[in-house]
Amino acid sequence: MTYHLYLGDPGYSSWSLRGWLLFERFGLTADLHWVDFLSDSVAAQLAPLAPARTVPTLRLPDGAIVSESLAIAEELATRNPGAGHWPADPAARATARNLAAEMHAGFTTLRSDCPMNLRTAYRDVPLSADLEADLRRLEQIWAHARATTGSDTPWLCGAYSAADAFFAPVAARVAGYGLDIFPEARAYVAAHLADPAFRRWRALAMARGNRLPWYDRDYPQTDWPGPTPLPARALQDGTAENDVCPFSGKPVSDLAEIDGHCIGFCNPICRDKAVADAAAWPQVMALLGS
Ligand SMILES: N[C@@H](CCC(=O)N[C@@H](CS)C(=O)NCC(=O)O)C(=O)O
Repeated sequence: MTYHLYLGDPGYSSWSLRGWLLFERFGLTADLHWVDFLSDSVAAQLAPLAPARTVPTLRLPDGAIVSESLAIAEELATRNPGAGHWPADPAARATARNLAAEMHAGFTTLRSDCPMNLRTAYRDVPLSADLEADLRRLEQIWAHARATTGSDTPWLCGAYSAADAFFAPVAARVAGYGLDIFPEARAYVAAHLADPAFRRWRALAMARGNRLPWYDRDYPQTDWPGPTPLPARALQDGTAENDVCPFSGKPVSDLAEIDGHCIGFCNPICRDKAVADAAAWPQVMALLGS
């Protein structure tokens, strides 16, 4: 009964972030397979799953292949009715589905002018009329969703739903390019940046993947506008307070100083994702607290 989820570079692949959140944020697990954007085309790397040619692609336990993120959301929701991908209230559910569908089909200017790049942030980004229109549309549909569903959470339709997963990369773009939006929409963007699952994905982006220059933009760079991580750095020498990696349970080989503690991990990626944002990882926080 294993799901196999194929994902792209976490720093850039906005659709992969959606696919991953549809698992991570709803208590589901999958075996993850990382496609390397530098080594070969995505289609070539997904050849065993053809005709799938984009990430995320999901191989279901029964072997069916799902390569559209909206279909991944629907299929996971149907197969895991208790996971809460869609609101239970029928009217809120309809609103959430509509939001996800509009995101999946639209916002082409925002998507092409401001590609997701979780490894940096920009300021002084010029706004074209089409980009302005995308931002005003976001404000409108987000406000409409909150008003009609009566959401009293940070999310659009009550509890975090698949609609929010679809807008997580949009929030990353709005924040990462310093785009100006109404305060209510800004609070929604901030909720995504502070969300522990989103932070874990961004930490993965800081730990793995390559810089792909074609995503670079020639704007002044600035600090990432999300929560400030705990002080942390990789260490060459030291004695770990723990014997086994908090992620894998394997013996430790790679060290980091995190909030004043020497913590060991089983490989550099485990170490670097913890260094990037330790507070996002309950396994690491449990060690710091013990
Ligand atoms: N409609 C697809 C879009 C997926 C998509 O375009 N993914 C990009 C990465 S973010 C990709 O795989 N691009 C590879 C390519 O176009 O060759 C979905 O909903 O998931």
